[in-house]
Amino acid sequence: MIRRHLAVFVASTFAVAGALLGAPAAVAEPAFTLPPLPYAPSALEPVIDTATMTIHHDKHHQAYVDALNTAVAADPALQGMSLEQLVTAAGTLPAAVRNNAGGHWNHTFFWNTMTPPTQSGAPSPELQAAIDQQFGSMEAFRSAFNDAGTKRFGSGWAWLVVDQDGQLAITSTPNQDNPLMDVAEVKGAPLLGNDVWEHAYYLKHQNRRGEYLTDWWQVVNWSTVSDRYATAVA
Ligand code: MN3
Repeated sequence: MIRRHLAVFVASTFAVAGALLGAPAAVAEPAFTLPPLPYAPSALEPVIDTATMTIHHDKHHQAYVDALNTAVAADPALQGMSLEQLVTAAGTLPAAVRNNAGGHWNHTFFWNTMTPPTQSGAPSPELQAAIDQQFGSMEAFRSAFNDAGTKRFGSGWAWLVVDQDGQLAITSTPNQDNPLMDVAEVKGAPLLGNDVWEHAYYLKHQNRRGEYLTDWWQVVNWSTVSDRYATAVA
């Protein structure tokens, strides 16, 4: 009996010591993580080259996620907020949160806006009708969208949104802002967004942003964009 009690005592003492000394300190999980690309980095060739996709996703997008985690960890008021909550309140939050929550949201949206050229497809009949009604034709729509991207000075994004009146609208935002933000000039539900930062196209197109914007239509995932339209007008 004594031996058994001693054994239990020794075992439990070691367990307590192990918990105190041996167990790793609790490390908080980062609030946000980089989602994998929804296709191989080579899948958008020849429109977007593999090196651009790899650097853009693995380095640039990762950097937004890391910086967002750092900013959120530093501010107890932000902990537990979803990415959407951070984005929609961006104008009231520190610049590091606005820029990096925007960067994380925009890039996640961007990867899902694209698909290999063979799978690009076409807008749903409902979305096509709305495009024709608002812009006159698909060509006129593309031209106006490309114009928004070309004229965005410096870095930013071009967007197609369903605005607050339920109408399609083209807009552009600086830096990593987007149309969901309280600070956006034109607010709405994004359907389509193109990244016009130089890092999105420079390796292949160098300074020719217009050429990138024109080629980009070949990789638009019209099925996803049409689903977003249906949700936005529902
Ligand atoms: Mn980018």
